[in-house]
Formats: sequence, C-alpha cells, structure tokens
Amino acid sequence: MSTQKKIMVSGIQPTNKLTLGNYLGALKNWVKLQTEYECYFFAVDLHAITSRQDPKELAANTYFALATYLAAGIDLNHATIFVQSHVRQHPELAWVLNCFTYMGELSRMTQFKDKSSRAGETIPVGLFTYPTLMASDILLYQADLVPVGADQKQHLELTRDIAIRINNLYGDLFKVPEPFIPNIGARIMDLQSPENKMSKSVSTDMGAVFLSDSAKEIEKKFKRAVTDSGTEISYSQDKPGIKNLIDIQCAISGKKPQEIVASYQGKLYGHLKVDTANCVIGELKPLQEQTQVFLSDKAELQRILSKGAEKAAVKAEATLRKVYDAIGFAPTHS
Ligand code: ATP
Ligand code: LTN
Repeated sequence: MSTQKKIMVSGIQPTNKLTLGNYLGALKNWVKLQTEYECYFFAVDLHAITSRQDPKELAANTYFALATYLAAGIDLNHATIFVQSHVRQHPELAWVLNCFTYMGELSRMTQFKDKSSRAGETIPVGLFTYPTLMASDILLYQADLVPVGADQKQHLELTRDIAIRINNLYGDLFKVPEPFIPNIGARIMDLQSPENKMSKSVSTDMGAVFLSDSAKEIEKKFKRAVTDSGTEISYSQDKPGIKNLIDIQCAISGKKPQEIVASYQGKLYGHLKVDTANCVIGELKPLQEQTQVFLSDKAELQRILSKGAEKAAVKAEATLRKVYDAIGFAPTHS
C-alpha cells in the first residue's frame, strides 16, 4: 500500500529555465526511483526569491519546471507535485527550525558563501536562512530519501543535524533523511568554465544548456565548449572540460567513462563535442515536446498543482501540529 512506502522529497528553484545539470543531477533520478516511494516534488519559488526575480518570469519558470517534471515522466500515481508557496506550512516550520539552528552552522554553508560573495553590499537574510527552509521542505514530509546533485550534500547534512537536535529535545518528531547523490551526473560543469558547476542563474548563456534550448543552440554550445589545448581524449581531473563531456554522455547513456574513452581512440576533441551535442539533443527532444504539451493546457496543469498542494498540506500539517504541540504552543480552538 502506498501509505507504507518510504517517502522521497525533492525540489528545484524556478530561478530560470531548468538546465541539463538539473535534469541529469536531480530530475532523471526522481523518475528512476519514483515507483519505490511515495514522492513529493515541488518547484521551490520561496527559495527562488533569495535572488531578485522578475514577477512574470517567476510564475512562468514555476510552470515550466513543473511541466518538465511531468514531461520527464513523473507519474501522479506515485508523486504529488506542487508549488512550494502554495503550502504555507513550509515557511511556518522553517521559522521554528531557524530557532534551533546556529549562526555558525549557516555561516559555514558553501552555497551561502558563494552566493553572498556575488550579492555585493546587500546580502538578503533569506540567502542566509535558505538551508532551514530547505530542511523544512524535507522534514515536513518525514522524508526517507532526498535525491539531489552533489552541491546540496552539505544542506542535507545540516537538515539531518537539525532533525536529530530537535528529536533529542522533544522526542521523535522527524524522520532523519538520507541523501541520494548519483555516481555520474551529480555535478555537470559549465561548458565555458568547466571548473564551475553549470547553474541556471549564474552560468552565462553559452555556459549552460537550458532544457528550452533548440537543437541548433545546443549544438553551438557544445561546439564552443571550453576544453584544454591537448588532443588526447582521456577521463581525468586535469582535463575538466573533456571529463564533463564524457560525464554528460555517461549520465545519458548509462555507459562507463572508460567505455566512452575507448570509443574515441584516435579521434579528436571535435568528434567528442559533436557526439555529445547529438546525445543531448536526442535525450531532450521528447522531453521538450512533452513539456510543451503540458504547458499548452494551463488549466489542467493548475488543477494538478492545486490538488497536489491540497494533498501535500495534509501531510505537512500533521508534522507541523506535532511540532507545535511538542514545543508548547497553545492549541487553537475554532
Ligand atoms: P541556481 O542557479 O538558481 O542556484 P541551480 O541551477 O544551481 O540553481 P537548483 O535549483 O539550486 O539549481 O538545484 C536543483 C537540483 O539540481 C538540485 O538537486 C541540485 O543539486 C541539482 N543541480 C543543480 N545544478 C547541477 C549541476 N550542475 N549538476 C548536477 N546537478 C545539479
Ligand atoms: N536547495 C535545493 C533546492 C531545494 C530542495 C529542497 C532540494 C529546496 N528545497 C528540498 C531537495 C529537497 C537546491 O537545489 N538548490
């Protein structure tokens, strides 16, 4: 029965159109794992506003993300999908978690250090408390498993620490979640600066492959991908550009890096670039077509999302009430 299944939770920020990194590091694994779990997948719009968003774009990107989940094969028989801001328990529990999380812990988060160093003089407080909202997203649903890319490992560890701390104080309020980080695809790199991760809000247009890119754009981006000045195709840390292209092919085909390298003996970087582009174009084509199908019926998408939010809120409220009671908040009487 679905109620006995373990629980899986994950989300993506609608800060722009999703990238190949989001797809290979996160979404593809949600689809693979979904049948074994009761799943909650959302677009984290509350997280997205930790950097400035154009209001119209934010809504459009939110729908795009959720339509992409469905297009990738997220099955509503296994998963509840919704918009984070539609479920008010997320920021409510986040406030409580803020009161059990230490300044030192949040100051050590590498994502905060990276993003705040780019934010200039005015660093939003929300960027600092971002990880406690993420912990709330996860703990509200009593998640067992959280599939994410490698960049989110530290946030998952903090979530576990907060859950254990509160459980020690008040009894078993939260399940302590496990991360799921794929072996290959966990860290797709920027095509122009392969020492940095591909990111939808930081990468340049040529550095990131967006799931909305046309075949022509994808081909151009891979042809211009930065590699090194050598000629030998090998899989090594000192050839980050080449390694990234091999990783992308592996994450799509399921092949091992050595198999890919062996098939390029005597070939040039140009061959690898063109083949990787074709591999990505082939993988994304059905995804792009299906995304458009889901986006073309906005009313149906909105119906799915409001049903999703309603179902998620029931589960979230059960946890929140348990927490409020344990803390000693006076019960409401209506
Ligand atoms: P932003 O640029 O807005 O900070 P992002 O593109 O880094 O966003 P998120 O929305 O923060 O992506 O992440 C959604 C999911 O995609 C997370 O599980 C994250 O680990 C994963 N992910 C993001 N970028 C990559 C990448 N380059 N390679 C693999 N996984 C990634
Ligand atoms: N912080 C994540 C997005 C995110 C998330 C979550 C992922 C927000 N809430 C809950 C998994 C579970 C990121 O990828 N930047």
